[in-house]
Amino acid sequence: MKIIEGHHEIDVPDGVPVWDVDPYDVNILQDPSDYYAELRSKGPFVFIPKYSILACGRHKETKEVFSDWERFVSSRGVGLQDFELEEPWRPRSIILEVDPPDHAITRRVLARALSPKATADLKEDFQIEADKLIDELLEKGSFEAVVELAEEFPTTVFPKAVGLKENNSRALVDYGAMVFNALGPDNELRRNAMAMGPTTVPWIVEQCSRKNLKDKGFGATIFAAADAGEINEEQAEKLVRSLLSAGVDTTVTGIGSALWCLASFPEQFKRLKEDPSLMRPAFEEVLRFTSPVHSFCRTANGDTEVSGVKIAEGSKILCVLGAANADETQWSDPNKFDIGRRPTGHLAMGTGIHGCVGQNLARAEVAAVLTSILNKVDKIEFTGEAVWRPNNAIHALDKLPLIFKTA
Ligand code: OVV
Repeated sequence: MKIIEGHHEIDVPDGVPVWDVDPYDVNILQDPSDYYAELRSKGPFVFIPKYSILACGRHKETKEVFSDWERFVSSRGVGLQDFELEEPWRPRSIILEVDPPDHAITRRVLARALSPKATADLKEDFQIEADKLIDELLEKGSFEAVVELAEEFPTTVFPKAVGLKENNSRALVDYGAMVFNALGPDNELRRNAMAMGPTTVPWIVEQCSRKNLKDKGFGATIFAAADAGEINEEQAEKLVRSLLSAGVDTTVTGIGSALWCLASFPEQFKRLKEDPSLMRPAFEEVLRFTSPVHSFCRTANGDTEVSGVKIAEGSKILCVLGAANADETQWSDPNKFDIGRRPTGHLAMGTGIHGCVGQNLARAEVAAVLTSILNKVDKIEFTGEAVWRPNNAIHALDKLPLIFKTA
């Protein structure tokens, strides 16, 4: 058996088109919509020779592969590497990279820490912080929204919500870049991210221990589960690490992409200002339209079949969430940003047992920022060109020069 990028080299399944594309090409990562459309047009699955993987981008198959944890496991890694063949770059996540029954225990603990009640309790604090930040930016005039808003807000409120005694925004953002780029191949993006390890990983690991967490916050709830014997101390530390892995880049991206959408489609911003009850559906549409997490993998744990395609044990399947979220058989006029559409069933937060456990928190963060903007800002305009930042798993902005205006 040959191994490519740490996973099995598979045969091309009968009837599956071979597509000589690199999904991790920088140009595709920055501007993926043509790639998404071509992927969907080719069939339920394609075979990509460069990595010897299957990829899917139609809503139906992407959802099926993503949610069927028995046939398409996460325990062999949700990036290109197969953990059965190659050691992961860090001790594996005990919630992301694990299957039932073990998954249920850790999932229950994190779901409790991030429950609707726990996140609702933070609402007031989030609003105060958002109002303060938006006031500052209004006063400032033009600003760089990735650094000054999209990164600034989550790296202020999130470490506090976790209960970190020490904050280091740079390390949090850089660690997120490592975790998500690590899901791709051994390309320049992944290598550059990994190079930040020595200045980033020790700080992250250190903050996960009980002594560095306050007695209030998500961290405290996780360690209370250790005290109750539900998990052990080491598992508690690992779950705090999961918060720090998945909680920053994702919300930074969600906020940045929401701002980009509202600046790009001023008529939709106007509509939202006129009807703030559209805020929740507007953010769902931001998620569908921009797909902050563009792709995650699964691994076939046995020979199986999806939509008539025979999938062999060990096959890595790249589930292109961004493509599924633009599937024309699922949504009418999918390339239109429409805050009134209520895009139930989008896959931006995943689906099934591994669906984003922090989604209440993410929505609460965005709601605070958008509420403040709707109350204080009349116009959002670009003052320069928006630039997207290539990342092996995240579709995020790199530069977003904006100005907030009042009437
Ligand atoms: C990148 C990512 C997403 C979700 C969870 C985790 C990481 C984790 O470390 O558990």
